[in-house]
Amino acid sequence: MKKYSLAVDIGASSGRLIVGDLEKNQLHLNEVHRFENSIIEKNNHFCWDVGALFFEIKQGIKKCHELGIRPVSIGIDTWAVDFVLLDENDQLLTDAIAYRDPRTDGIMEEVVEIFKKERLYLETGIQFQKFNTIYQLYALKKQNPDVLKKAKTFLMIPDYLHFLLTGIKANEYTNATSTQLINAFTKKWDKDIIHTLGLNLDMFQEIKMPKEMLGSLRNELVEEFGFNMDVILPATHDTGSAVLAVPELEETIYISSGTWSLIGVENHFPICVTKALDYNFTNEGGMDYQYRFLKNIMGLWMIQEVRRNYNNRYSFAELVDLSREVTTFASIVDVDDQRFLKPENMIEEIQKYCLETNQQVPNKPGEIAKCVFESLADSYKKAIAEIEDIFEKEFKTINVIGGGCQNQLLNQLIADVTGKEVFAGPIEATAIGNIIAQLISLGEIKDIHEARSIIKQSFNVVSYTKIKN
Ligand code: ADP
Ligand code: LRH
Repeated sequence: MKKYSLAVDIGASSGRLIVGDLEKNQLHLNEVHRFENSIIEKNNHFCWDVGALFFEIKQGIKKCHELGIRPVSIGIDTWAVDFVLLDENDQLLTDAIAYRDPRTDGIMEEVVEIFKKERLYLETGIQFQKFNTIYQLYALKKQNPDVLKKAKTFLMIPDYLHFLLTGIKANEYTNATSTQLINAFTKKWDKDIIHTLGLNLDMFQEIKMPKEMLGSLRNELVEEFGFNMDVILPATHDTGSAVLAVPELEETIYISSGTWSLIGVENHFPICVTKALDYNFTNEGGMDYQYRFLKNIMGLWMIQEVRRNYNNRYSFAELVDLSREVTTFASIVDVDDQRFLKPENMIEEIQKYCLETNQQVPNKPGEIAKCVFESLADSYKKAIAEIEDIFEKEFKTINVIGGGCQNQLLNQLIADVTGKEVFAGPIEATAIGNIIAQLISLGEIKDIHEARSIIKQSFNVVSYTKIKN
């Protein structure tokens, strides 16, 4: 009988439940459920609807049952940095406020003033982004101290969803590193930073590693679904799972392409040198204590917002096609300008930027899309130059993974602007990485090396080389 593992992968734009099974060194995927995810406005904040997300997870599990699929294990990954706080009765104390909420405006500067950038970077290895958990918690301490006083438990979003499944509270390591509160060398909560900020150390949970078995389903869920499963921790930070599924990492730069573009390399130790700090690269913790040395680029969030501003009149594929038809437009924006993090209207923000920088203003949907894709490629090129500067070597290839690797135009642009060979795929890298952690834990796959060779045999990658300057 086939043995299935179930990955729940929820990105900022969509979530999916995918079952995987291994047969003769081939990993087969079967998507059982997909749903939209987006930021909602609640109590004057941008939030995530975690209740709705858990409902969708349950729907997906029920669909497995209807399809006659009984996974032996399940693991959840989501985007990083966001969290919930629970009171002494394990009830939510606040909404799950989203990282694009302006509550952290100006907060990073205050925290940096307390520690100095160098110290925070040397201890955590994490890049400076205004929405890191450390700044969200400090914002809460200043703006709503009573909530923080009542908090008994700090859980990141996947930790909370795992808690709803099992009743067990723990902080998974890869996602915990995105808080900027984990010491990059001890790999534990950095008590020094936590005390200095006046946060309560007791609310942070035991750190558990990917591949650890968390527990099994709560009794009431077993009754509801009609079966039980092991809950096995994947790299619960989606980017951590995605990078596990890059088929070949030797001499390769990856771009995990979704709502964000995460561009970097895998490393055996954190790099906290001054150049890395100046370029604002991060060292996120990975499975088996590997480090993802990468930087965040604003990513396809920009085209998601553009699409939303056009009232979803065009699909992503149509926006790509429309931009292909535009031949005489060349304006570029700095995608990493913070004005694009959560503008009221992305189209207008792009137009304003072009006007302010004396460039041709895009008007037609194809022009807007072309501007986004070319600007992203331009930012990738700069980040690659920074990586090559830090490593003092040239990387030969780029592997684009995630939903964004379906954008053939962007893949070609990356090959054209960098001159490197670009491999695109797998699309569902994050779910694959999630399943891989479960399969290793279950003893179905020996280790990540064997997993990568299975991934190479199981999924198609498409190659792109430079065709124009
Ligand atoms: P996340 O997990 O961060 O929410 P995904 O990895 O699901 O993101 O990637 C979503 C992105 O993939 C979309 O924003 C879109 O730009 C891109 N995408 C999805 N389907 C297509 C397609 N058919 N053609 C081009 N781009 C696509
Ligand atoms: C990508 C991602 C990224 C984080 C951001 C908050 O989904 O997890 O790695 O920086 O969301």
